[in-house]
This record gives sequence, C-alpha cells and structure tokens, in this order.
Amino acid sequence: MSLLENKNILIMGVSNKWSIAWGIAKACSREGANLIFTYEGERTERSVKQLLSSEMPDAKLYKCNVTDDMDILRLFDDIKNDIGTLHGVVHSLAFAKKEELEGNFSETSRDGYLLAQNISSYSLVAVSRYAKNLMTEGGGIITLTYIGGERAVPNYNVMGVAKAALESAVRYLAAELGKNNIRVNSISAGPIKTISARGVSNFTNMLKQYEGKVPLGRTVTQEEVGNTAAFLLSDLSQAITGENIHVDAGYHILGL
Ligand code: NAD
Ligand code: IMJ
Repeated sequence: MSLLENKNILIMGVSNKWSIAWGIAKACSREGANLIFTYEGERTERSVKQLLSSEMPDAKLYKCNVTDDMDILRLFDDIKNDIGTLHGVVHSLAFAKKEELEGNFSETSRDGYLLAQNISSYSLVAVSRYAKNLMTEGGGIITLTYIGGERAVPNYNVMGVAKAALESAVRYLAAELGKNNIRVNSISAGPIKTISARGVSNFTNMLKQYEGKVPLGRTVTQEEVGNTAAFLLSDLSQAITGENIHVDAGYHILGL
C-alpha cells in the first residue's frame, strides 16, 4: 500500500543521514510521495546535496534559514512556481545556544531565550502561514517535539520552554486551519543519537538508562518516527489534528 502517492511533501530539517527528518523522508519516499527539501545554509549545504544526489536524485532542494522572513517567503514562492500544490510539511528543526543547554535554567539570557523561541517555535507559525496558501487540497503539517516540553528534563532548559510553546502553537494552528482541511500535529520522539543530541552531556549513558526503564525496553529509531510521520501525513489519520503522538517506547506513561 502506498500511503502518499501523488502527494507533494516539504521536509525541513535534514542536515545529514542521522537527522530525524531523513528518517521521515525515507518513509515518505517509500510511500510514494514527491519530496521537496530545505537546508539551513552553508553549514549544511554540502552534506544535504551529497545525500540527495546519491539517495533521492529527483527531489527538489531549496535554502531556507527560518530566522529570515525573506528566505521563508522566497521558499514558498519558488515552490508555488516550480511545483504548485503542497500536501504536507515536516518541520524538524530546533536550536538553542549550547551553553544554555546545561547549568541553571534561571541563568538563561534574554537573547538565548528569544533565539530558541525564534528558531524552534515561531518558525512553525511562519512556515504554516505561507504553506497554507499552497495546501489548497488540504493536508498535514507536522513538527518534532520532546518530553522536555511537558516535564523538567535535566539540561533541556530553554529548549523545554520552546517545545512547550511549539506544542501550544500546534493546537492554535490546528484550530485555525481545520477549516482548510489542514491537520497540524506533533510527534514527541524519545532520545535519538543525532547531531542535535550528540553534544548532550552523558547522552550515551542516558540512552542506556532509558532502555532499562521504558515499557518496550529499547530506544526508538529515525525509521520508527518516520513511519508515524507518514501516517500523520496520510489519509489514514484523517480525523487527527492538534495531537501530540509520543513515539518514545512508552516513556511518557511512567511516573519515575
Ligand atoms: P538534527 O541536528 O539532524 O536536525 C536539526 C535541524 O535543525 C538541522 O537540520 C539544522 O540544520 C536545522 N536548523 C537549525 N537552525 C536552523 C535555522 N535557523 N533554519 C533552518 N534550519 C535550522 O537533529 P534532530 O535530532 O534530527 O532534530 C530534529 C528535531 O527533532 C528537532 O526539533 C529536535 O528538537 C527534535 N527531537 C530530537 C530528539 C533527539 O533525541 N534527537 C528527540 C525529540 C525531538
Ligand atoms: C538536548 C539538550 C539537553 C538535553 C537533551 C537534549 N536531551 C535530549 C536532547 C535529554 C534527548 C536532544 N533534543 C531532544 C533536542 O531537541 C536538541 C536540541 C538542540 C541541540 C543542540 C546541540 C548543539 C547546539 N544547539 C542545540 N540546540 C538544540 O549548539
């Protein structure tokens, strides 16, 4: 069964083959979607171009740094001219200053707080504003979050507050865009070793502890998040909107 045949899906947040967005891209591609990718800028351009040329040579690629309104405007203008209609958007990006992902949360700077909100939360609002105009046949918007948006997880700090805002933005967007038959949902993924997790102190140890505690007794993979994303972007999830699905091997049900 091909869930996403003839659907044009925009994927934001691939920087290398370990990215969660790449797991989503592979699942969507397997289900027959036409994929459009964005990369952040010079830092990621080469690795994304290499990955696409070897694995998905037919996919389109545009630059979009989400802190730049002109980049977002240009992206959707280009997609409108080159492709036309969009059926899905994957928002899989986040950023905070490294020094604010450790130590005391109360030391978070105004600058660092606003930066984390800007890239990790506001960007979903800005992207949805332009995407909705191209989603004339309805469709799905999804974003990636983490349990640290719901609970105080050590060191997640300013990112936790940004994820809480992101999860709330999902509900407000879902409430507004339902009339356009656009569904907006998030996936709360368990910890996965990506570039964004690599810097986290003691991450490998954390994964080991996780395996010992969670109902399924293991961590989750990019592929498993990818399959849930394909479901949320497909007609199989037609009545689901404003939802946050935990793809975390059951961690969220525990009272540790
Ligand atoms: P990743 O580093 O592969 O992806 C993060 C992406 O954000 C990168 O591709 C980067 O280029 C992009 N990005 C950062 N700043 C940007 C900007 N200004 N403009 C455009 N793009 C920008 O790491 P990942 O783990 O795949 O993260 C993807 C999403 O998944 C993030 O929202 C993250 O919070 C979330 N998440 C990750 C985990 C985990 O354990 N890895 C768990 C739950 C949720
Ligand atoms: C990130 C920081 C602290 C604890 C963390 C994480 N835990 C997990 C993550 C327990 C699982 C990974 N995660 C869910 C993220 O959303 C990561 C976001 C992130 C990571 C970095 C590292 C490098 C950098 N800035 C970052 N900004 C956001 O400079």
